[in-house]
Amino acid sequence: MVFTKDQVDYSLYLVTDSTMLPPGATLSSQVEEGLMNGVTLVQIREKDCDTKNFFHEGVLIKKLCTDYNVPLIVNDRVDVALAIRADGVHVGQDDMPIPVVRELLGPDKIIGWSVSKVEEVEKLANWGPGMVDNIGIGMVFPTQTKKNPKKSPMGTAGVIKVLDALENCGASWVKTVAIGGLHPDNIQRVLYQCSSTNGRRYLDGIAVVSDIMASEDAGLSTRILRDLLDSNSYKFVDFGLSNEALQVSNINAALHQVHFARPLVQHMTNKVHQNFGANVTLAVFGSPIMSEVVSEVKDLSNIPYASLLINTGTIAPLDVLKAAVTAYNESKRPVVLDPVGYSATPTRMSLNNDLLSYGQFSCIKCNASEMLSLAELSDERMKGVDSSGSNINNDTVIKATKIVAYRYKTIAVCTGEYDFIANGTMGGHYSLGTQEIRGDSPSIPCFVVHGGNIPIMGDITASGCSLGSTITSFLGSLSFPNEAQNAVIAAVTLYKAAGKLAASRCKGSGSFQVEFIDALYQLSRENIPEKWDVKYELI
Ligand code: TPS
Repeated sequence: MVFTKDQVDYSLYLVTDSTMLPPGATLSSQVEEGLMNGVTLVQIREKDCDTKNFFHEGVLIKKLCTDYNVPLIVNDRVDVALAIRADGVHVGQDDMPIPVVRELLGPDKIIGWSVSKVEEVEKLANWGPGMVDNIGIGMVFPTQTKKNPKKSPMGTAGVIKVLDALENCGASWVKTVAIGGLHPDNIQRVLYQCSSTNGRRYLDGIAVVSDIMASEDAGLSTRILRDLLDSNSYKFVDFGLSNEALQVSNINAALHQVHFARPLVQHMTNKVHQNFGANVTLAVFGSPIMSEVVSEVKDLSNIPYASLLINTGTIAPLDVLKAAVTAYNESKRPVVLDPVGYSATPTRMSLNNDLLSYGQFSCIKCNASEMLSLAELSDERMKGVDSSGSNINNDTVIKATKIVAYRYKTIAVCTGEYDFIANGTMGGHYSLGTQEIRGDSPSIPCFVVHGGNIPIMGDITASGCSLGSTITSFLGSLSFPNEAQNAVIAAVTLYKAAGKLAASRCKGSGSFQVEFIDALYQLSRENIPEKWDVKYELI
């Protein structure tokens, strides 16, 4: 059977490696198990095989693929592909140049390319249709399969960059799969998170090596992947949100819930914030713990009503932060990120990007300049870590907040005179391929909390960071599925109301701090939000 290019189904792409077969299995038996259970495309990739064996294995696999009506791609070796009449070739960045491969194979064969950078997308776009048909975007996560990899894992944020580049370059003909470290525990998150920012382009599929090739039951492993791909719904952090506008009664209920749950709020935060953050947490019924120890993150994340705040003001070791995000994600407990000084230095930016691509965050809270940088709407290097966003217009800030919420499938909170809260977690669905625009960032709900400026807050260190403590306490009190959106809005509203009350009572920045903790304490215990001098609305 000869495959035309538009017939190829990229959803579950199996790439072989005969060095990792389990006892009793052969290359052919693993591939056949895959084909029987939902693999839609096969690539024979044998790095340490001599030409004769590669050819013979290739002939066997080609016959199998023909029996199951699935196209066969050969990795790197154009000669072997021609010899076994394969349907195409996949080449890496260091293999034969694409135009040469195309010339050797002719116009009808499928050509795939390994891509990780925007410049590579620009290159393939310049070649135009008829050169590269598909790209393997990777590697997404660390993998044992690629010996001595030249690139570091790009995370979901890296995949999104490549998808955005395809959209920006108009390379609509190129199909995409993600590859590298993909397994059942992460593929739904990858499929859910990895869409272009304009919401048009999702991945066309995933490619795996070890998940099937090294499996003791390759058929079952394939079936599991197939079912996850077909379910089209990402349930991992489905908070069961509703889009109804917040009512006073919701704030009241959210405060009741924190009072009832007394959530454990693990802080991985900067040194300046630790003491103030702990007192703020206690004032809003939370129970703070300051811990940056890898060996206890799992235990802490398993405590009922536990939640995690990561504040990158002073940077904890990345492996500790990653272990914590993984533990809380696995326990399905909330994680809040405060990317302090996000773009102040390349080190901060790469640490935060690394973290953002590593797991799922329930809420990202930051100031306007951090939000603009996160949304890639500003290249301006921040001076220090305080907000320099006072002269940025609100429409741009709202746009940035929505982009961040949408891109990271999170609730994004941007603080300032007006606090903006955009909810990008509403849609729990993903699909494969290019879509009509469905989930564009402008369409996601955004709330504003306003009550006038509180300038004295800018004179208190860690006052922004402690909003993170408050939000994390409120989120920690939820037993999912629940109203995370309302909990975040309630936390932001309470914080602002306490700030206003304290500002009216204090004599200066020293007594503001004391008055502020008192105000938080008092307002939470009274729990009469209708008396607060703060408004919130859907915009
Ligand atoms: C379609 N590649 C990138 S990561 C990786 C490989 C082989 C190992 C993944 O192993 N895209 C396509 N084909 C390729 N050969 C590559 C990229 C290169 P595991 O799934 O075990 O983590």
